[in-house]
Amino acid sequence: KTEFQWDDALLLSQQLTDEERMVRDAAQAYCQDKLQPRILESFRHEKTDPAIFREMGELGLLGPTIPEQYGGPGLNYVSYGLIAREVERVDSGYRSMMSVQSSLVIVPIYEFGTEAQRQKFLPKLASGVWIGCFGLTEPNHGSDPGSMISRAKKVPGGYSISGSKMWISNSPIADVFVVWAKDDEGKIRGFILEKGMKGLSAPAIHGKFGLRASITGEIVMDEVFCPEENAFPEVRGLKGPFTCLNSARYGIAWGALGAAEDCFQRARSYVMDRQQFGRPLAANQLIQKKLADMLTEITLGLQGCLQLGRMKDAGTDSVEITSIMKRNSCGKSLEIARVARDMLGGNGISDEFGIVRHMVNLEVVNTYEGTHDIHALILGRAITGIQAFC
Ligand code: TGC
Ligand code: FAD
Repeated sequence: KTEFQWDDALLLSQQLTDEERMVRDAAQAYCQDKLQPRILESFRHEKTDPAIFREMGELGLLGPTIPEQYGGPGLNYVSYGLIAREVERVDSGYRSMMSVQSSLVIVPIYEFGTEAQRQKFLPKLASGVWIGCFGLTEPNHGSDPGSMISRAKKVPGGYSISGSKMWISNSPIADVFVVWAKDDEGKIRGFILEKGMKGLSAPAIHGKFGLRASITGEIVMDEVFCPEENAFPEVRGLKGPFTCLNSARYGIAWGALGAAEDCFQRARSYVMDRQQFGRPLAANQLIQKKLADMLTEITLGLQGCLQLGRMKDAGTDSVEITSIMKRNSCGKSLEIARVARDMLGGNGISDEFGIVRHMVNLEVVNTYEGTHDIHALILGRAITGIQAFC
């Protein structure tokens, strides 16, 4: 009979292929050796290190599902999820940097780009030489991006794009901007803007309480000329940006649980060591129940993510199952972080103990890529056939 493993209760590791385990181990080694030592200072001082993109690119962690001919390693979706879990085990901001590049910039260029766009942009993005960002949200249109006001007016040889995007990960350091705007017919289209284009700027947003290691900014477009060759030729409507979101939301589902695992393991070590009333905190029933609840949610959540990954690899996934997993992982991980923070008492408030950082990060992760409640409404529509959010 197999002995119970408190850190892998459903034996997820055994359900992976040799290649998937290799990817996970390589990602884990990089994250623990190179990212973990940097995070405290980066978070404390709101510093984003652009060198991380190149380091990740060299290891094949960017655009992991993209074929080798475009500079990706051609891995499956399960591997992508395992990478996200390892990166976010260190910090959600690092996973954000990675998943915007992989899912929101590389994926649309691969899915919707011309061959010339693929050749020009993908190898440099997959290697981390160029940094990308994705502009969908606007100051007055977040959960409802279909109402965006950014416009792409047809002009000779291309488009004149005006508008502003808000809360855009990576934008102040980006070389490549995938932005979404409405054309003269009012249809949403995607465009690849490049750093240095006249009228394009990306001021940073400061003062975030979460995701401080990942720089966020605006994208301001004042009659930016985008040549025809930089427009996605075919895709129209919200299907374009949402196709990218399907991939990013999947990565977040794995990633948030990586952060939750880190909180759980830190809280477990702490209560085993910390003595109150003459015995370890871990000897108390209330503490053990908290650990049992955390382990249960992490175990079930990871198993769900693995199944979604297998469905994506088989082409049988749906928008709704992605909403279930993104929503469940974020909501449960946030709750785990809050409880773990409490278990460390006063020390839980210090950034030196790591958990409160995960907690404020997960507040953001629970909000972006569709808030917890927006995913409930996507599911509510699928369950009842009645749309509640228009
Ligand atoms: P709706 O009527 O539902 O759909 C309009 C059209 O879009 C299609 N569609 C999808 N296609 C592919 N995948 C999906 N997930 C899709 N969801 C919808 C749909 O089939 C339809 O196509 P067609 O051909 O019939 O026109 O549109 P709606 O306006 O009613 O949508 C409402 C809602 C709430 C579902 C949607 O707007 C939504 O999900 N809102 C949340 C916004 C969001 O997630 N924003 C994310 C911004 S990016 C970001 O946060 C990055 S953070 C990154 C980081 O740092 O890690
Ligand atoms: P709102 O849409 O105004 O929502 C506010 C509240 O109202 C939420 O609780 C929401 O659930 C609720 N609500 C909204 N509509 C309804 C309804 N119909 N029924 C019930 N409740 C409702 N966007 C990008 O495009 N690219 C990025 O790279 C990016 N990175 C981000 C990085 C950070 C750090 C942050 C904070 C955000 C980022 N975003 C990005 C934006 C993010 O996707 C949006 O913040 C998110 O979609 C929510 O939009 P909003 O902030 O406008 O909130």
